Amino acid sequence: MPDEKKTKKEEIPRSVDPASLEVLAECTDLQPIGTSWDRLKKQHPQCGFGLKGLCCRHCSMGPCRVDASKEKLKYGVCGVDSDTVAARHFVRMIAAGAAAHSDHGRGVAETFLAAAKGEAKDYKIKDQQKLYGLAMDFGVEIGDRAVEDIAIEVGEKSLGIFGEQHGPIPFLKRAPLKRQALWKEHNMEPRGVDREIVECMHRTHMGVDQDPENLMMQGNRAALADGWGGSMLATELQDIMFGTPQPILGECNLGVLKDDEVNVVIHGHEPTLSEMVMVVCQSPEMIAKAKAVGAKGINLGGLCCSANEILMRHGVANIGNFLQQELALATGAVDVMTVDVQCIMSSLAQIASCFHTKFITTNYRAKIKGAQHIQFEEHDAENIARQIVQMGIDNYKNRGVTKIPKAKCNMIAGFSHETINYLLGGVYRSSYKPLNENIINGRIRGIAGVVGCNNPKVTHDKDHIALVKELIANNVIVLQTGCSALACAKEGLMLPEAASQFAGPGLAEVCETVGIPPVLHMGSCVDNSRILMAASAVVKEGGLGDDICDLPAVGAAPEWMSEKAISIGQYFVASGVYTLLGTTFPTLGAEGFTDFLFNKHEKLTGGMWGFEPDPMVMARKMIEAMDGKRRALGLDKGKERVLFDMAMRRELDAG
Ligand code: CUV
Ligand code: SF4
Repeated sequence: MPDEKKTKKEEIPRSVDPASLEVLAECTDLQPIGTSWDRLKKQHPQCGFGLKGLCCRHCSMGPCRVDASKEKLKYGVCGVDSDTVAARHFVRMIAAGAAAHSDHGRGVAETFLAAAKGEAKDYKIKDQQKLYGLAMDFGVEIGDRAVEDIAIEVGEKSLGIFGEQHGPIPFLKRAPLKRQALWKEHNMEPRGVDREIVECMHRTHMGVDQDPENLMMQGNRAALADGWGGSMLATELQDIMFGTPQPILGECNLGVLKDDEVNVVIHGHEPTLSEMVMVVCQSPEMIAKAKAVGAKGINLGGLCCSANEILMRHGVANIGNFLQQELALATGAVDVMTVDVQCIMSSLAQIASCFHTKFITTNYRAKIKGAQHIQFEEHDAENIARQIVQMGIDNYKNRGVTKIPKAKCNMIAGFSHETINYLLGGVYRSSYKPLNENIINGRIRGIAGVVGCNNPKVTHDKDHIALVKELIANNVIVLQTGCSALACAKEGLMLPEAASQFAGPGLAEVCETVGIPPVLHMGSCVDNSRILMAASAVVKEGGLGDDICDLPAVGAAPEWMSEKAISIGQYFVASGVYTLLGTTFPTLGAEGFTDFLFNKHEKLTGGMWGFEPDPMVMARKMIEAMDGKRRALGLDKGKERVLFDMAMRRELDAG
């Protein structure tokens, strides 16, 4: 536990975001619950065994602390060693993360099916093209059938995939052929995610699978069933119902809250309710009601991924990322906040009660003591949304003093993988060819996926921003989702002008030609499946090898905290991508198992994990890995050398 004592002494800044710091400086009246930063401080020192993945509570002979370096603690009561303890825990993290994404995906599939059957009249099929694409993936006949009939069959097939007993799940076919063959060869092709998660839980039960590498075979399958299954289904069906995102202007940060309007805030992960809340907030009828109570209008904003979903599709303002949820309430300006599932701090109910804010849970899976529960029903969606917005309007008059920070930033969001295809290739020849060519000629050095949460253990947003800035300065194009995307958006990295300001000359040139920012917002956490699709499209375009693991592409989650980040990371690793975590890594006390994840795993899938708490060193490691892939592809010679010639660099800098 010595490391923890050290962290206790060094007080790090809580955030680099001026808006968050402003609220933090003011909100001293949230006692006794305080903010996550206050509570983290009170938790110190945290358990060193838990921190390193060396604690097991899987049976009542324990809890056991198992540490290979301590003679007395070499084995748990049942005889397991530290590698098995850490591996079991890691696999359970994957299972929980995969479950979160996939249960969300299942909810979407249910709504989709209800909409197709006409039982959820407020939802429509917005993207028919994508519906047909999915129908073809599932072998559903299109012919001259009615859209509804096709949608019903697609909806039923989609729901069936979650419980698919035999596998492999259909979307694996979207991966490069070589990747599919590798999965097959290693018996890694997942069946439905439900089955894979159950098997994770079974194998990690006391006295079942006690071989760390064998455990990870199951971890890989469950993660793949998430990324290429549950999450991808969520993204696809959401796009069909709500529209496939296209580049759109949005605003972000706490400064989007308004003093003179009713502030309605949605938080969580699902777009089904937030889409309806958006429709209601824009209705003239409700706006008139808001004006009748003295407000200038209704201001809808979001937090975390529910917000990313409506930002991507409609440009709805995003108030902030994970660590800003408490701060949004602490402004005193939120009239009503709804939450659905995932990443919702338990403290919100208490913090809301310090103000006039109505705090509402909406999903039967996620109730919070002290919150009011309004169950969201898909067949009555708009009415329920109206009820919620009305509560905000009625509550406007009860507002006390508000402290809304000024800071906010414009951003461009909405980069689905289809959009990137279209932007690069143009209307008539949409393709990834220009991206591939620019990677081959070295203007773009590689592709980084930078994703994941915030964590109060590290300065809020700092590592996301530092890492991404360093990557783009080195001509790496960055694809983002989740809270990481928001961190960089607040810093102005998602504006086209960020290319000339922050990107290296090669990347800047490409971005300026196409008119895109160097950092592309691809959506919510389930939309990491879009990154899998983009990577597969780049491979299929040709010239950069024939598998995802051949690409100069690396993943990272510098400020992660959620088990979902582990599932996402694992499906990237299983898909052939080197993926790094910052902050901490949950197996570090188990040397053998960690070595498997950080090294040997590459032999299995072409992808492996890494851990690096310093964002600048992380950037170095990522760039070195990309350069290694470039060398293997023979791209380290020729044009690239010319392009990075110093004289030319100066010329580009001057121009
Ligand atoms: Ni999943 S990225 S905290 S909300 S999982 Fe939640 Fe999106 Fe992390 Fe952010
Ligand atoms: Fe201890 Fe083994 Fe039980 Fe875990 S499963 S608590 S290591 S006895």
